[in-house]
Amino acid sequence: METQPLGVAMIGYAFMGQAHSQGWRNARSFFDPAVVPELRVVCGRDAEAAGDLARRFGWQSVETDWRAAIARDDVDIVDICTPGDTHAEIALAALAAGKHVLCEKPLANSVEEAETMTEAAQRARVDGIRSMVGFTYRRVPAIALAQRLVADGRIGEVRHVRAQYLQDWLVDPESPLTWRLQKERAGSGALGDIGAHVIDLTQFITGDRLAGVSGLTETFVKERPLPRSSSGLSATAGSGTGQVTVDDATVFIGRFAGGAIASFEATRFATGRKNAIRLELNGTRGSIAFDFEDMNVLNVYEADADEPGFRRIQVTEPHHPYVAAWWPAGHGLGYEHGFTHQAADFLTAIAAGTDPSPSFADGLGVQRVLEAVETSAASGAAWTPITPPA
Ligand code: SOE
Repeated sequence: METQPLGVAMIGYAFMGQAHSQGWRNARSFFDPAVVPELRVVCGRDAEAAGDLARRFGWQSVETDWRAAIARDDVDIVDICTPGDTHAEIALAALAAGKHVLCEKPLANSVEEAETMTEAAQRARVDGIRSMVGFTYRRVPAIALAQRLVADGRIGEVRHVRAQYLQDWLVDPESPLTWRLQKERAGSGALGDIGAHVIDLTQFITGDRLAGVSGLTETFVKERPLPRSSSGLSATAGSGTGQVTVDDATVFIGRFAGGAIASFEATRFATGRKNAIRLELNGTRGSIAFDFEDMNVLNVYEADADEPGFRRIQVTEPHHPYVAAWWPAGHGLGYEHGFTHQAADFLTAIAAGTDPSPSFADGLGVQRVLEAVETSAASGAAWTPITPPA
């Protein structure tokens, strides 16, 4: 068991950089993991912006070249919080340098990249190097509880999976063309950015995998102002316009290998819906329903209860996943806590020498679904099978 502090290098400093920074800090304070993260270096091309993040979150130093950050002897973990077009290159270099890797979702911008990354992670694993992909919502207590209940058979055999990820931050056609709207940087739009989360969550909760899909994608606003400056999701418009090259919204139906049928929706145009991750599973013995906009609650129906009806479980009690580490019972958690749970779980796996989850192989599985949805949409929603894991 490792007992030394482990140095973290975080590549990227915007929205996800902030979310991960507080995760590393709070993992140490609230979860007391067997290895302690030291926030050694944050890396960004904009030294001033990276320096500002370093000052606010306690990173010890700043690099402007990610290769220099990875090469440092005092760095053991590389945390990739950059746009998708850089994930593969950084992750491969970090694994080759013998560093543990946490990579933001989606794992890559293509199945080919994700395959290469997964192979590299599996090779590095032989030398005790751990890797994980940041599907953070798995670590929302209500979602972790949902997974546990389904695995325990509490809703029986799953027949229906209904999943939506609804946001509205692009409804305004004057909202600028940030990197999330550029295919070469983001890989895809709503599909890969937020659809990837609900694909992962449904596969995680059911313990099953999507075997085939049929999908539609749409880009409602095809041209947007070029940004003058941007940070995270917000941006200021500059002069000129550019083409949006990703989907604004995607819907698809799917079939799980175990027989459940599913519908999915991912959109940035659901006016009034801010971060609505809505999941409903109906099984032979019961159902579960979750909405991230009420994230401390899981609705559960058990058909064989004395007086069946949906129960609203406040997932805020010490016996619920992750909750005991935080506040007195009933006080509830927020968006940022998932990132702390993610950092704590990753550190615990490194210390214990176990495989953290979701693995790069899980990320590859999601990537295959994303590709199949795009292939299907491009061919007029033709049914498209998904390659099972090797
Ligand atoms: C933007 O849609 C975004 O920030 C995603 O990139 C994140 O993964 C999600 O957690 C919140 O929304």
